[in-house]
Amino acid sequence: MVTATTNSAVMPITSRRQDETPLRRRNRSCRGYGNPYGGCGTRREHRVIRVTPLAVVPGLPQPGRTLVVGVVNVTPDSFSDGGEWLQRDAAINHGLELLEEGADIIDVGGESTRPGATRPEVSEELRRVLPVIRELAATGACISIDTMRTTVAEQAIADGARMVNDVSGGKADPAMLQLVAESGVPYVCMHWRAHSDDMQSKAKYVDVVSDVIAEMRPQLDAADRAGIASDKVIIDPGFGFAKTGEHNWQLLSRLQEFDVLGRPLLVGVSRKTFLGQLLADADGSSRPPKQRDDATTALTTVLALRRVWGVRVHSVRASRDAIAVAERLLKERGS
Ligand code: PMM
Repeated sequence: MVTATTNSAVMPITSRRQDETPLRRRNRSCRGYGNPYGGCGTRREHRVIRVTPLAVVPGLPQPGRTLVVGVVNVTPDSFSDGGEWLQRDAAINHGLELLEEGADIIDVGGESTRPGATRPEVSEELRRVLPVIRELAATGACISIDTMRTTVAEQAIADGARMVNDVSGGKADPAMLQLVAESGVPYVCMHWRAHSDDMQSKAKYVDVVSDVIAEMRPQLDAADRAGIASDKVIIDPGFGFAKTGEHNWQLLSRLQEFDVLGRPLLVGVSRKTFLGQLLADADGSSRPPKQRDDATTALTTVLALRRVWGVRVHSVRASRDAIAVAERLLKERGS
């Protein structure tokens, strides 16, 4: 949505074209795509406020702001909270806490994707996630299953999951896209190159933003061919997955280029290594994961001002507060 007020009384006569309608003139001069602040042209000429509309994904909450996806890792080895929520009751209680803090969706995962991680057996992944999904879904909450495996996704959906978050974007398990199409649930399609034991050796790009976008196109085409409704596919650039810190910052600074794919955007930067590197001590030691929440929240504010569809975070309350601040500011600016 572009809301523009053009004040021809103050617009310099030299900037007008005789043959233009006001609408054509506005379209010619306002190419502010992806600029959350909207300013394109000088204040003297006209005032433009651009607020990106939030995408609506059928079947998922629609709070009218950036959604918050709270992370519940039922794993012994996730990079920031491995082992903390491995026991069934601890994981369920953590999910309930995140809901209390205002999570719109709870993303339950049973496989760590930290660089170098080895994969659990399917039976172990199922054992970790299913009881947690059942219990949380029974409260009426919207639950997502974070898995690359069709078998796990299928049983999670049967037990109440309403979204599949596949960090491989359909590349790890050839049957995944078909299952998602048949079950009709929304699907997070992330940019991915390889499993965690090998992914960082593949962090090589000519231009990370255009390369990631180009590699996501065939993933999205495959989702289309499998029959997943296009409005149910959410994209995620995959921060930290076959990406260095430098790649992550480039992606963040040029996120608007993903608009070309025409899908809602989910961003998962919470507590990730590049934030630890940014906040490293004077001796160069990385800030520990749990002390990266303030930086995560700062990024949530930036992302909410851009009105990305969702953020995937560990600290839900802080991100909800950041989004409230961003929304209030956007309202003040005239949305
Ligand atoms: N990151 C992790 C796990 N799952 N899913 C999506 N869609 N995007 C991500 O960036 C992502 C993910 C790894 O982080 P964690 O260990 O904190 O869950």
